[in-house]
Amino acid sequence: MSEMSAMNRKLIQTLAETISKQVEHFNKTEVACLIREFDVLLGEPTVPGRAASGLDRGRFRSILHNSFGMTDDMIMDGVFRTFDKDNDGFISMKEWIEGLSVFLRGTLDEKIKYCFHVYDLNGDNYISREEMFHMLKNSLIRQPTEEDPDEGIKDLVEITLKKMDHDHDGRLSFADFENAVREENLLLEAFGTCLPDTAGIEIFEQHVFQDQLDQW
Ligand SMILES: [Ca+2]
Ligand SMILES: [Ca+2]
Repeated sequence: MSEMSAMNRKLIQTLAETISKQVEHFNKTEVACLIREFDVLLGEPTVPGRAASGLDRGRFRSILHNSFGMTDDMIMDGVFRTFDKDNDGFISMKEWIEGLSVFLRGTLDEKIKYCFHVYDLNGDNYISREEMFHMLKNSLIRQPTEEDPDEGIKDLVEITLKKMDHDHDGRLSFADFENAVREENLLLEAFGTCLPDTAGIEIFEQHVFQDQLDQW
């Protein structure tokens, strides 16, 4: 073992120790694995004293696509925005681990917040008619026989509002969304798939946690 990799290992352990105290759902070993995976994805090692860069939109989207089968651009941008908490255009190591803790292992409460944020495309804390329309239009498979597919989507927006807009102001606040999802959990991903399925989670966790530990 070279001196460099010993130093890296020590650094990763120290970082993992700190981060695992601040982030839910992952133990110290798992955080260490996620740091290593982050470095691999970033394509450069963690070097002490250097400003940490992060995953840019393109790199992050290819992870969502390759590891979790996501294809919807609007949703993937929303997931990126939700991970990139400080909105600097990069997902830092901390943002990566915090994001994944909800993405892979979040409680219903955490997932409700996460999905609402993904669906609030312009970040004004409401899901508007227009936002619903765009997301539903994007995620639905178009019926070629339909004369005016937009009409069908508009109807669907109105049906959805009727079901979810508790305070009847024509848009979904976080409280509207939260109430509706608590009553009917299937509404969590009403506007597009933004969470991985069980198989996707298993494969990713297997790859990151098991395969990497085997190499240590
Ligand atoms: Ca960031
Ligand atoms: Ca909005």
